[in-house]
Amino acid sequence: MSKILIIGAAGQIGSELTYKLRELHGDDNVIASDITYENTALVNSGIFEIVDAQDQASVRICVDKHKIDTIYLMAAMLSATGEKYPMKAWDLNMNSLFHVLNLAKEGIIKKVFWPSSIAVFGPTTPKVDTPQHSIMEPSTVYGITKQAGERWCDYYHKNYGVDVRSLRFPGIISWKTMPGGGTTDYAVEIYHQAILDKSYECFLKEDTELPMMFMDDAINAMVELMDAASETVKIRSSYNLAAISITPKEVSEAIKKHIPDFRISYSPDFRQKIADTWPKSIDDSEARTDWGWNQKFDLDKMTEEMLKNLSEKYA
Ligand code: AKB
Repeated sequence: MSKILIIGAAGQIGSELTYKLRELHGDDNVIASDITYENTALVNSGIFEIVDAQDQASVRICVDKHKIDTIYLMAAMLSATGEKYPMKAWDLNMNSLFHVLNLAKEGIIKKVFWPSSIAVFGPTTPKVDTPQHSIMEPSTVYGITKQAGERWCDYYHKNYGVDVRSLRFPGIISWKTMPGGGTTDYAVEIYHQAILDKSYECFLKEDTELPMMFMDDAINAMVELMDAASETVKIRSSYNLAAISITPKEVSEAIKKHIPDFRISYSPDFRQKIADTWPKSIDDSEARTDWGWNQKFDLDKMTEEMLKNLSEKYA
């Protein structure tokens, strides 16, 4: 049985990942960690440690204490916040990755998951069905850290045999957890506001098409990739991964099928400039061929699930 550490477990993907991995591997085999005790539901749900992803000693102490062999490194500063704090984003996103890759290089850790992002692409990348291998000139600090991180993952795999696996996530949509500091955050906020206020002011233009994915699909993708036989994981930088490509207008129309008087207005801010550099849709055929990726949620199914659960939550 593997012993798993999730670093950055209190974040949007980390907390749901923790619960899923505990279901699959048993509570005692999945250690959640973050830099504060703020997420009390997570802290009280099982073994929880304070780990500072930027501090190698802090990571190492936890790995030794729990005899960890697998790390999911989910701590990161996302695209919108990264533009406000460029050096902090660089330091957090890169140092944390090196600490984990070096533990794997030393043979202490056997397997690593590290999320990349569609932010590795930039204004010069083909925007429709963006291929796995394409021009990558990211224009955000977050994108630069993810692109550099991908190259390092590939380098550590090729030169040191590190078993690192990665996915280029699109915007992730969930009713359980809120995102923090991303350009795709509108796609979560819109559902909350639909239930709370029947209206939403969107920070992107109505026709801004971006790749997105329901959280359940994102979690399944991570689990499937990490379970795949090593020889089937042919890409060690990061796999393109796709599910739904949508605009704010399309999301609002899907919501209106359930809440006919829902209103949306548009007030684009600095995040529009970031979104304009990202792909509209992604070609993820290599993930489908290599390890059998397939999503379960489309826009309508996701919208139904989001609105049903959020109306119960806010009832
Ligand atoms: C962001 O918007 O920064 C993230 C991402 C696409 O990686 N959700």
